[in-house]
Amino acid sequence: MDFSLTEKEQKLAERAREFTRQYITPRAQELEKHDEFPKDIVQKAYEAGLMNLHIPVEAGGPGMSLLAETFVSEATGYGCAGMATSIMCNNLAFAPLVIGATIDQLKTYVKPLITGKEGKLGAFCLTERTAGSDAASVATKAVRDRDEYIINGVKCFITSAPVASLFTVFATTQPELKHKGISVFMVPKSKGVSMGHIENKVGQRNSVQSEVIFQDVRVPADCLVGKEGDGFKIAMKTLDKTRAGIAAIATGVAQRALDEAARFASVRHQFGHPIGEFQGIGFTLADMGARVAAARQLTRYAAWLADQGKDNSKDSAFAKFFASDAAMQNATDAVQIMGGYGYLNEWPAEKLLRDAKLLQIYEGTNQVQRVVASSAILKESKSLDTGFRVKYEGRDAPII
Ligand code: COS
Repeated sequence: MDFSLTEKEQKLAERAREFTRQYITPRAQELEKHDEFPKDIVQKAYEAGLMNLHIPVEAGGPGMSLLAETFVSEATGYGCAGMATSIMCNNLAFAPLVIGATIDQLKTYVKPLITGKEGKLGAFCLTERTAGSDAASVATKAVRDRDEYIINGVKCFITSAPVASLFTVFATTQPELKHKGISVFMVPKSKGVSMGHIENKVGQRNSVQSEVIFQDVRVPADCLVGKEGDGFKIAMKTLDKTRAGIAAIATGVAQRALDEAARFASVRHQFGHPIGEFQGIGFTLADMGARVAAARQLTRYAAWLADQGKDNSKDSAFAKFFASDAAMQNATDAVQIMGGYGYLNEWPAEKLLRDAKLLQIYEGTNQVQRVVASSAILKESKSLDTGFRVKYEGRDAPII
């Protein structure tokens, strides 16, 4: 196991940290009050080469590792989870295409975006009002009509949709086959995609989510990614990768909560001492630090596994739920350590609390992550022999 980065990737990680210090942290609180998509910051991130890292070199991208991507997401997440989500939206939107599309398809549909020729952003359209955790129940339909598909349906909670120009759409081509009937399409906005309700959220207000409406949207048949029916597995493989990215944003939030709390605890005096010297506060900081360290290692391991071409399903689920739970707990602890100041919106802790909550929900609730992880654990246990035996009805038997 080697989590070291190449020289190019190290420079990228340093650039992401510097970008966060220069552009994200100073403006995060002020921008979220206006509740607008941080267009100029995403544009700068694009120019700084922090986006589209996973697009292969043959399709005009930098072809960076998922491990490198997690360094960028942790750095930007430290500054603002909402902006990190906005900057990383293409990772989710284009991952199904990197997994299932041909290089020619990537060149036709994705390259113009990542080289800045046509729009810049994509949106991943899986969730519907009645298909959230149960992703296999999507009702959006795609019907073949000679050399085209006609798409009808409504997606919701779609990150960056109002500013996107390419939509990665999961739709059923054979509803009777349930998950085996789901297919995935690349749908340019210009084909008639329209926006519905824009969500008004508690946190991560520097990212935007909306409904996306497909009403008799016609796309050429070559917009199908892979084969008809490949969609569900492509979605699952996508999420195995991108959940490491969410874990990285969460690690950044958890670290920021620790840093703000520690800084406060070392300067805030009560009873004649910095409050960090009281064990109740000091031990809380220690627990917060351990959570950050563990979240970071789980995240990097999940990304590293994917980079090695190994199954990382269980480990990316571990990373996602552990890191986002750590972010939520650390943000809660930071608010508590900062007392009344923690609850003021001019101070940094309350935003961390609001932003962290979404990390436990999006890209698969933490309950879904535990479903994925526990299924893998039970599957692995079938070929497990711990060596323990009991006498059972007169014979040696594994415990029942
Ligand atoms: N990689 C490849 N294939 C996978 C897979 C993975 N990680 N996980 C499941 N599959 C395959 C299974 O092997 C199975 O294949 P077969 O039909 O050939 O047997 C198929 O997919 C169906 O798997 P399963 O029965 O486990 O699917 P479920 O419908 O029970 O759903 C969960 C499983 C809950 C894990 C899935 O629906 C999920 O991740 N839901 C959350 C969706 C989500 O994250 N939404 C957020 C929106 S994105 S912002």
